Amino acid sequence: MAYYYEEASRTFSEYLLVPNLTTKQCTPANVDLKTPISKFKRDEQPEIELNIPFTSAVMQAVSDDRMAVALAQNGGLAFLFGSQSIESQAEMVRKVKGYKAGFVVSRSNLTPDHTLQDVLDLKELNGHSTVAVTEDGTPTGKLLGIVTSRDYRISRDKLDKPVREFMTPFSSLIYGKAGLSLKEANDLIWEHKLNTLPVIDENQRLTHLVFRKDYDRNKEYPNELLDGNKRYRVGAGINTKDYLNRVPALVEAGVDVLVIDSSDGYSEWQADTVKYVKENFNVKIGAGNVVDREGFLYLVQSGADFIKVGIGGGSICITREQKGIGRGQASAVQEVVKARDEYFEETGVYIPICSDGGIVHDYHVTLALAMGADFVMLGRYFARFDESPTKKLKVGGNFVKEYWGEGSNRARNWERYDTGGKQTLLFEEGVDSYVPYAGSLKENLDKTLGKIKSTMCNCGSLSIAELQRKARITLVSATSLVEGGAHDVILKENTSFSAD
Ligand code: RVP
Repeated sequence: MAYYYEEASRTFSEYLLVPNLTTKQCTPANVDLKTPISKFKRDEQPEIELNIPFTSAVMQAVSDDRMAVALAQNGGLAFLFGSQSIESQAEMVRKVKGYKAGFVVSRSNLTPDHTLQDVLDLKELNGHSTVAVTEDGTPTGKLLGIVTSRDYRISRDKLDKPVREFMTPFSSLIYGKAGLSLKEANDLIWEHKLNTLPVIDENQRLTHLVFRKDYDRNKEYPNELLDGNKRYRVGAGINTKDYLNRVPALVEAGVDVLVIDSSDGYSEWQADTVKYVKENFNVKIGAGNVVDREGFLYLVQSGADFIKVGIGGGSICITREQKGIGRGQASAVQEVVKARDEYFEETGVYIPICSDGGIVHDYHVTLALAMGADFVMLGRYFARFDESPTKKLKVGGNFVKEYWGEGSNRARNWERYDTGGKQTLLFEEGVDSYVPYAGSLKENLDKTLGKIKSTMCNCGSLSIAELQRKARITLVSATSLVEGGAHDVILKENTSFSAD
């Protein structure tokens, strides 16, 4: 006879936190959100920690190198999507590891033989008014000059005037030498009243541009997630099919943390993959997704550094409808956390847990942490921001961004859903959708973090570990759910009164 769980499977919205005593020290400014991402022994420190408990989903619509830089700047970690070629994923890792805050690879480039018309076209296309003039027109060619809007007058100059005749030539440029620090670059910018400082290597080849406006922006990140060499940390998703080729390339490129990306991780393929990585490389690897004690223990015993929890709760996910597998996210986290805590008691090894998918409100993150997760993974949340890789569109008068599941026909990530057999996506497990555009990552994340810290203070907790120990959590009835939102009032923003 089949096994029946005694409890219904529950989601985060069915729970609330009950406040504890808030002491005077318990202010948001004193809350520390550092959290482990790799396993560690009792009384030892984890080798890798996040500065905030946020990771971005292994998805085409969410995590590319731009998202990875933005999230690391704010203390979290992106997992670069794996449904791309090994070369392009490794290149993304290299871009993040090679990223120098404030040093930008030139995006507008021409040769001296181009014309004023070309300058204007380029400006129209990408909005940049500074154009680097290089011998071959590439971003890293030999630097011959710079054009800014101060170098030409559209009313006087002919549109076919060659760039060489009006650019500021190299001989008149102030430039920095590769290797200089952002502070040194900024000093040159101020000393010479520049807007842009080109940086060149020993062969006069352009390496970067530094813009005056970027300096202040790059001082704004006190929480950056850096490795021992002051480079941003970055994660990457892998699968259980091509790991023999993919993992060496990602490690070579400098990846910090791998995660096996699968809708159902309780499989022998995952155990093989984890073992291979642990035996051959010194890199952290998470495994999943699982939703129960058995799945957790199986992957931990194969050597995983953290375990990812969640099946079917993602906003774009239709796995539960299509296949009838899954579990309410809150119940899944609770059972896996219990198994983790028992494992810690028995062995003295702490395994961090990631709650993946199904976060709808900011307080869901706090609940996931209070229930024992060490960090969360989010797709929809990050897809809404400027930094996600997808298009921003206007639909029905509102700005939206595209967001599609890895199991949708658009992503065709069959490796994520494969259970053996034909190597193709047999049916969809995800949808293609829009999410409301929400602006910049930093602005939104700061607000979310503010809410989490404030709730933690209500619960008398200054760290995630303290919250996990002290949290008191109550189930809510369907009727009290109604009480939780605005009710029995007429909301002003939804009302238009007419004068007569
Ligand atoms: P959400 O944050 O609710 O948008 O969920 C994101 C998660 O959904 C991902 O981290 C992944 O586990 C899952 N996912 C991604 N694609 C699909 C799908 O197509 N079904 N599901």
